Amino acid sequence: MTQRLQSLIEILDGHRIFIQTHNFPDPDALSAAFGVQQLLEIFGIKAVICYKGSIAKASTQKMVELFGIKMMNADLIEDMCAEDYIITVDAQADNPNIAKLPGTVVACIDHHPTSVPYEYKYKDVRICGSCASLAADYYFSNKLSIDRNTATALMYGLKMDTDNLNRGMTDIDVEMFRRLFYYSDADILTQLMSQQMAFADLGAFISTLSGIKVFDGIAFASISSDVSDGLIAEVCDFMLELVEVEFAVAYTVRENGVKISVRSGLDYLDAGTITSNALEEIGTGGGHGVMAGGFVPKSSIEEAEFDLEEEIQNRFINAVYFSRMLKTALNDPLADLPES
Ligand SMILES: [Mn+2]
Repeated sequence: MTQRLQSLIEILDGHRIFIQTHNFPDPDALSAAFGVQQLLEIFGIKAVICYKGSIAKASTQKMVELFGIKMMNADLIEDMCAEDYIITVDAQADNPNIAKLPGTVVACIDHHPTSVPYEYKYKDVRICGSCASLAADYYFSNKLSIDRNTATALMYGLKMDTDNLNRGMTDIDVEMFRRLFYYSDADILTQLMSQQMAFADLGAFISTLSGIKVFDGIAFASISSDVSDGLIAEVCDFMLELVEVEFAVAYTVRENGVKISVRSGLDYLDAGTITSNALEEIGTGGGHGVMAGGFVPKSSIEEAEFDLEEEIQNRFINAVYFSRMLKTALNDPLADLPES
């Protein structure tokens, strides 16, 4: 057994275990959580998968049914206490996208860059295309057998988070894809991958698309709050497909603040850096080079006197311009460097 897995199991010993995903979990979060749950089961450790928010997207709900993923809305777990241990999966403690629960976060398995430091007893953060790849790696590098159902779920998470191997792929994703390929059910994957949107979402999707604005390669979409969460990412991906667009921002105003989804189509426009720069002082944001997310809490909006949408757009336009200028300056060392 690898040192990594051994230390995780030792830490968890004797505690009630919860595997917590980020709020409104997506296929990668759910598949990775499921993979870790099944992995721990091999060692006789029972863990409950929990999350906050809802499983908003019809396709994600379908995935849960097809793979038989058992999990609980954290609001329904009334007896969780500080002695209970939490493993965060596809998310990191104290980040705005993950709820604070009564249990103690002791472990983290995630593929995002760390934006909020936290002292874990066990930390496995490797930057790659999907958290499912990390979960899969625990099976293969420990020579543990993986059943068809778990392998297919992990493959689905890997394919979804990497946009079918097109986004943020790294060595470990390629390797895990190759290995999972032999164990996963191609028919189920084809079915899941081809059914991404519910008919009921179509009206909202169309009205969102007709409101898209593009300023100098940067696309913005405002999404109404009654739209399911999965649609935000869908709209973001769609905007990036426009030939005029190299950077896409979709945002939705929710009860507790503004949720922002970001995609970049160019290497030098780092979505994570740009999002964190754009939201400086009004919110939090970060992520990968190609994909990032942000949040502006209600408190910072209420006090502000600016027009919210205009402010978000201006901030992203400025942050993208800064990255472009930096690129120009690096290509031409004699040009003046922009001031940050
Ligand atoms: Mn992920």
